[in-house]
Amino acid sequence: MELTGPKSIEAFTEAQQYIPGGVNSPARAFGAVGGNPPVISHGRGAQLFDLDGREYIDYVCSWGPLIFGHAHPRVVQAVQEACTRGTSFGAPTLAETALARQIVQMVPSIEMVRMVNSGTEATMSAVRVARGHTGRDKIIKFEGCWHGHGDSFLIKAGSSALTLGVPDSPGIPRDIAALSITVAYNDIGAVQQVLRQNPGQIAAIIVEPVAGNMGTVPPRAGFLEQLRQLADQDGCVLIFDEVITGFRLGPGGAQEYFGVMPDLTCLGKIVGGGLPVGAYGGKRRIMENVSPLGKKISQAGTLSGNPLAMNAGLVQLQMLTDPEVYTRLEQVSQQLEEGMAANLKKLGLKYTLNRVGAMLCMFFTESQVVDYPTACSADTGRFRRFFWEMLKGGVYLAPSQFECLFPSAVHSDADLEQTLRVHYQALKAVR
Ligand code: KE4
Repeated sequence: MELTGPKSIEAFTEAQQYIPGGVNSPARAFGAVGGNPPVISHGRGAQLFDLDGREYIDYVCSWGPLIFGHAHPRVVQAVQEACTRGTSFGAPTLAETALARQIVQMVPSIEMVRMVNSGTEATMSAVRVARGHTGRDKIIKFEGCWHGHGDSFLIKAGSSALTLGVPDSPGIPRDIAALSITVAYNDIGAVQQVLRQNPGQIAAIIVEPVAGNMGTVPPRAGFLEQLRQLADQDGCVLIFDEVITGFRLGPGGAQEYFGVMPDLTCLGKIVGGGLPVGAYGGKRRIMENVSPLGKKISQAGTLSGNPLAMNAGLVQLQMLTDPEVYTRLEQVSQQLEEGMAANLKKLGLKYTLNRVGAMLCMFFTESQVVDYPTACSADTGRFRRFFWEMLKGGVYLAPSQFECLFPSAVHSDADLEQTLRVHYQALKAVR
């Protein structure tokens, strides 16, 4: 039974003629849940509207960027005003410096920052800078973490988790895959062993300080601190991929939340206010090797620092300097978590709920979810049915068990109450 309206189906059918899978990013294709995605007409605050006029309470929020919901008046006004002065110059502007200064002021470990156009560009560039800075080639990454579609990241663990990686996508040369070593998230022993087995060869350890791409998986107590110690002992660069956690867990992101400072930080999503912005930055002694400075480590981009995107990001970050925003964000997230837990209890269900600040995920498993294998113990078939029950009820979740809910500061109490009513009915329907 088609659960999407006729106009969405017609529009999505046509999209598939011109765009692979009808989408510009595979996560949107509903592959994990089946059926046709609603084609969106517009958004306002915490609400999304599709071509058939259906209204949804949105917990994707463009996969995290919209911490103030859709079409926030101040963001819209900033972009409109910037537009009237021209959309792009490919030359220095005041807006780039203003956003860079704002990032440096908010993110504790960042002394110098470079703008790019996506989280992928940020992580790709940070790894290249780490390699250029250390003169080393290999990197350590973690199973279940996603750092965008750069070649060095589309690598799964080798036959034994500690051996060199193998490509996780066609088109990735084996020689590049061999330089990425993937170990289990939260497994500090595995990191120690890889560093011991590859003395002086690891350029960087890249980690999501809270994993947000296998659902929500927090770092074990001490895990981030131990990564910091190991990186210091080995001389490799510690990179926090804060594309999701940046500005979501607080003004200073996960590094402020946990009190652990990386050498480089990757940002995306919230930093652009919904426009295409990524950024990477960190210690001045490292960033002063980025072209045209020092060792001239290359990174470039026609639209990097685009004035529309800079102004959208700047106004969004400026709004985030109001502590009341995070008070509200925590209230919203806590109400969601507590309400979901109450629904599970009422129905005698014991599914696992993980939450860190405004990142949360309900897993269709009773196991504790602490890494990728335990996340994969979730019943994705049941999630799929649950997803459609929620969508039918007007609640728009990410179409995968392995994503977070991304609440915003503008979800109202009425939105939350309605969400939890639908959540209860959806759980009951798939019990
Ligand atoms: P983008 O290139 O999509 O802007 O950022 C890549 C990226 C890097 N690091 C982390 C921790 C990320 O979560 C992402 C992108 N996130 C996914 C979903 N969680 C974006 C959705 C999509 O791929 O369409």
